[in-house]
Amino acid sequence: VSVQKLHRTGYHFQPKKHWINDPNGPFYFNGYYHLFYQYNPKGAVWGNIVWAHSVSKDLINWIPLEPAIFPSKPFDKYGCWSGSATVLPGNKPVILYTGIIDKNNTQVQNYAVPANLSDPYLREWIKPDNNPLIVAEKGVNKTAFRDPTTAWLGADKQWRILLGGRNKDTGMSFLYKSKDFMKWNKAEKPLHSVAGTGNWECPDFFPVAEKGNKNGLDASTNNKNGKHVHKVSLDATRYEYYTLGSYNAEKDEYVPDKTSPDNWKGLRLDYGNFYASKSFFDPSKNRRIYWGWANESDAAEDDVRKGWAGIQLIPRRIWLDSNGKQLLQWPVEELETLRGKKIHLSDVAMKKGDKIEVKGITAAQADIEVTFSFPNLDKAEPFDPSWANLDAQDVCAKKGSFVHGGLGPFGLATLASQNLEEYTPVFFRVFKAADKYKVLMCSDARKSSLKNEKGWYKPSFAGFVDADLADKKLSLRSLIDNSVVESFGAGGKTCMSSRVYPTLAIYKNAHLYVFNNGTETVTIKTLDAWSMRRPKQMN
Ligand code: DQQ
Repeated sequence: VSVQKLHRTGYHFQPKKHWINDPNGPFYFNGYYHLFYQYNPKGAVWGNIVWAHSVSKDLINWIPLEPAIFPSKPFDKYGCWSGSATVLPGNKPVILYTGIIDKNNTQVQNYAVPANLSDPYLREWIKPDNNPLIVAEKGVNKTAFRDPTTAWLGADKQWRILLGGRNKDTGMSFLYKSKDFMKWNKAEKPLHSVAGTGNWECPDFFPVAEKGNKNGLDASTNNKNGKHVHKVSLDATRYEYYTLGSYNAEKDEYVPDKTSPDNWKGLRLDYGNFYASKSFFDPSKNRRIYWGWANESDAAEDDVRKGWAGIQLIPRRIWLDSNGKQLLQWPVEELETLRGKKIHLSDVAMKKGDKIEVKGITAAQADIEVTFSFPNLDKAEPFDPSWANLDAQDVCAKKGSFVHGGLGPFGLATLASQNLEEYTPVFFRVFKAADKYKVLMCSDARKSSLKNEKGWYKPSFAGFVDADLADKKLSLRSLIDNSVVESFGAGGKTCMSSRVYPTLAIYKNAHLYVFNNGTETVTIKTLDAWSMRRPKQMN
């Protein structure tokens, strides 16, 4: 297969060729991070799924290994779908994954263990003969019964896992318990379920430290007075949401907080192209890290022609915001080792219509951190009450970067051609609603490419930002990587990732601008932008 270089990423996780989807079973073991992922070894479309495997000492440089888990037994003959790793006491990793056993997509849960614990890379995995460990009970939809989580240990010394699924249109996370990790019993009730949300994929469930504490907690930490996170990927809408809530470990009851909407309008780790995400606890740095998959937004024919499809986004540290109402996310600090040439700006006032080019860095492959300030909020435009039921993405479609406003739109024009024939703006607009200010953050792909092929997806991704405007500042970080625009608003309160395919704004012909299209003057308090190097080793 010949592989198209154009639009391949410079520093995101990508194999040499072919299709990838969900990140699987990440864990840390004896100095190495392990990442597995859904992979088609035969082509650039979904199919023939195996667990590809790479290891890294720093989450940035990756050593590719042979697929760790691939169809070979009756209990996974038709595919090895998503799952998670648990490091059992005594430092013994075990993987739980979903096996497909027939042409009807019947799903069972299997385990695999390293063949040789003294191999630092844990290359070879064994699937013992007592698999499958779990099959769907009578009455449970066995084609929506998959994606086991990392296990956690309760005070009763029983292990617990969740599986995603549904009962008709009610999405649910089934709870299973085991004393020995081999014999699993289904709990009477699912840990959680929500009518009308359809099938749940790739559930995730873990405790978080107290408000504002950036440390992570191991899945088995008894967090009685603290909070847990329950995340699901919605098969029907192809995006995810999470709730924060309380978990009663004795009763195995999870109750979402009132401040977390528990439906498809809920809080999202990413308001863009991000799916099947999975977290793990990193004991070496005492943090919890999230991985998310970003699919291509071109058409399947384009992927076949390119010879590749799918990336993993930059792993993010996550923790509970000091307001206790949402998670915060930030690219892992190791990413900063790839920063090269730097440009710094400070105290640059921008009037309405101003557009300042950030010159001297590789704008197609960059990391930008900028803080904007404004004198007051008086010019915030009214939030049209008729938008009350619209989501942020629809508001952004009405009020893009080129529609002039009051306080905003201001932000970055990324992957821009010289005369803005193509660009992907990432920006803020501040609105005044009846009782409060509403900050909209958009990453608008509508003008990202002059090409407009059938099947291309160029949405006006957006989310609201629950930012504290008291200090009259808004900050933005964007990671630009040829076909990736991955952005973090207000210190990681609202994040969104997008895949775009410019035709002019490529390599050296890509530009980066800072712009203000609002009547209020906005000042670039500080801006730091770096050229990003390639990792020394990327698969
Ligand atoms: N992808 C896997 C499934 C999972 C889905 C199959 C989510 O296990 O539910 O490749 O993207």
